[in-house]
Amino acid sequence: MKDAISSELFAAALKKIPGGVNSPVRAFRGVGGEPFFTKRAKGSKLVTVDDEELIDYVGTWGPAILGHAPKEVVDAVRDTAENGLSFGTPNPLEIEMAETICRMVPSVEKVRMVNSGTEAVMSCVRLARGFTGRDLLLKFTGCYHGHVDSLLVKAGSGALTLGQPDSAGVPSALAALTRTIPFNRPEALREVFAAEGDRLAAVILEPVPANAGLYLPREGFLEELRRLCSESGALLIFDEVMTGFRLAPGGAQERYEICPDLTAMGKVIGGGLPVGAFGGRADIMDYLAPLGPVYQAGTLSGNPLALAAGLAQLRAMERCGGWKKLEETGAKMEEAMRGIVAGRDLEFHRIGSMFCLYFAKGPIENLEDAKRSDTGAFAKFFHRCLRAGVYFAPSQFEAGFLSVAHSDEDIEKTARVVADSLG
Ligand code: KE4
Repeated sequence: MKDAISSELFAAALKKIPGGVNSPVRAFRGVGGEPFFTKRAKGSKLVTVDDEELIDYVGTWGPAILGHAPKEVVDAVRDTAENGLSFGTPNPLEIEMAETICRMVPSVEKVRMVNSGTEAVMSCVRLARGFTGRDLLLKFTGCYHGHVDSLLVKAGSGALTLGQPDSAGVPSALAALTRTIPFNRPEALREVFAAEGDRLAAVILEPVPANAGLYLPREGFLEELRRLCSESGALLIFDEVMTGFRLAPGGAQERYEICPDLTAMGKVIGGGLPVGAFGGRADIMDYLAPLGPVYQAGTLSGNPLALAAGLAQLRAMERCGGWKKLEETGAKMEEAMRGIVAGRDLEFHRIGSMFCLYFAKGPIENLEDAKRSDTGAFAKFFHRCLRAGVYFAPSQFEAGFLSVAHSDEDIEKTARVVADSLG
């Protein structure tokens, strides 16, 4: 893979941007080497500044569910921009987005827009604490909820990749208010609730954790969590920033038929533009300013361009039967991969359009299991695939994403490249 221009750009980036990147996981620290720079993206492909075309399985970490630069979304942004970029007043698109989210995610009775997944999660946490009058949080090791101070405790994604699951700069007094237990361990769950259930403001989780690779909730685990929260008065917060509007129109909560009290959302509903949202029970959401005592605000919250992009993407998904297509493409990829991993120390996990190839033997049900992975072998595999034109997430502890734009040819080429790259 040619990367002379990327290399020049990265040298320049390193001079002015910490680590040369605006988000750590992009720095390839989990796989070695230097990141490539992208000059354009369309459909299932990225094109690097060195004119290398790559089949993209990162999809800008989830938002590109239709593929890159879908015409409907680009047109919506262009048309909306003609009328102004930001007003700082209410605008009609905010109502359309709120009604759409409430229709697609029935547990969401009211919703507020923000500008990132982190902001959505941070707001859920403050709201849960304000509503319950309690301080303690419970999260699961390996789950990543953005760079929220109180949740950068045994976190996944880039924090895990860089070996900093507990970030510097988070006061120990704050971290002490966050309990962490392994995912998929009902006995650990029951212990925490027995000991401190009446002090828990909320339990927050990725219902399908996808920041330590990708593993699924055990049968009954989410139901048990819902029951324990209801009995103790702790709120159940689903972080669906990645799974929302992807695993089903209503996200993982639709797929698993669990009703959380609050949901954090993002990515898909911004169509690639900066966006986040949080919503849930109306009696909880009405605790937010200006109605209630929990303050939360944002200059660009409800930005017309981001909402136009997100609405156009959601409409296009509904119009083209996008979730059915994603399931079909996911099944084709799974079939191709199953044949390749058989007999090897590999584990391929998939749900809908999200997947992970672990360089470890199963079962892999939580971070502790995922950490058995051979990250050195993954790194070699990653670079072999990249040189052959297939771009997976640059870390063993991230998930892969399919889009509506991924074709049968993409899957067939990917299967060949994966098989060759495993040797
Ligand atoms: P943002 O603040 O990055 O928009 O969203 C944070 C977030 C919250 N919750 C979940 C479940 C998430 O996965 C994320 C962010 N996802 C990572 C990828 N694992 C974003 C990539 C990055 O950090 O550059």
